[in-house]
Amino acid sequence: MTNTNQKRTLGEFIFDNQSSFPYSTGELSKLINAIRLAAKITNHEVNKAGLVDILGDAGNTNVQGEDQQKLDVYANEKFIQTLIQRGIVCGIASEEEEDFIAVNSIDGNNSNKYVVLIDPLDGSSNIDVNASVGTIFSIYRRISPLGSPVELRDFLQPGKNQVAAGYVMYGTSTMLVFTTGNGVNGFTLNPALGTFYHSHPNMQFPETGRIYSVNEGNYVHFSKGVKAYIKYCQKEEGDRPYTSRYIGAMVADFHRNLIKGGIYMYPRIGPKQNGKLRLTYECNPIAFLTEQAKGKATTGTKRILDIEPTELHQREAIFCGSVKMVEKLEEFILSED
Ligand code: P6P
Repeated sequence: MTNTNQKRTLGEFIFDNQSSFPYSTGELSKLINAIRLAAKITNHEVNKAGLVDILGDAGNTNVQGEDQQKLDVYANEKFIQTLIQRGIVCGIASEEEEDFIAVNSIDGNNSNKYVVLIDPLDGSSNIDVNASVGTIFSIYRRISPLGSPVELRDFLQPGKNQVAAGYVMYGTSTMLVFTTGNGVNGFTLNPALGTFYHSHPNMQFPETGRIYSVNEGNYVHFSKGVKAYIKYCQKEEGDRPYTSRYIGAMVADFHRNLIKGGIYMYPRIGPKQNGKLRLTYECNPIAFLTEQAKGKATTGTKRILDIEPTELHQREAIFCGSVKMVEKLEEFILSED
């Protein structure tokens, strides 16, 4: 059993590193602390979801036309409430909300500087089967003038403008993994103490790996290049065949690949010509984490973080993970006729 008092708490890490945080005014630190609190509250509910009436459908659909799970709604409410209460953000966008939520500052002068975009519960179809789910968050500094209400353009910045991003994974243990642009660090919750400990310092993708993560049920819809790459992964040659692992929650697949090496893929497929995942609150934060962990994140032909979003819920294909694996995938896509 690791002696937790040998590891810094999340609070100590933030205190020790906040001078390196973008703008280092302390507000970003407060924002990450707000996410920490919301993660603990949500984790408490996720861990007992089977015991209380919070499993199953909420009986309505979200803006994506997807059945909302009760825990989707719960997590969405808790993250939004916690972020608003901290009085640091001027706006919040969520997968569960059609439009962004404008948040005025306590002084009433629209003086808050940050916007947050969240996928409050990624992989919620896993809830009822007790498989991992997660929360994904993305933080930008507003570009609209202080003193004025937040604008849609504040949320439609390219991913390379992010000042912080991360995820909470509610798995066999609950982890908070985030970056502020100086590498990626992971913190594990000690539920007995309600404290996150710095369990995974300086997380980095192995340059290559032997795990590929994709829903092979969509194989018939993949492009020739993606099909060719999957066959390459499966071919008995050199260090291949690779292992196929797909949990149905990007956060969980991403986290495993970050530790062991691997590639996560959600290509454009048939009816989902732009892919399934949402650019602003799924692909961009994951891509920022990927690059900060020395990995690569692409649409197959373009760096995710360079994309100029045009819609809040727009979808995008994503391939992310170990550099050598993503580069090999890109070779197959570029060579497809
Ligand atoms: P499919 C969850 O809905 C999600 O957005 C990702 O977390 C996950 O990797 C993917 O979609 C699963 O989608 O179509 O394979 O079930």
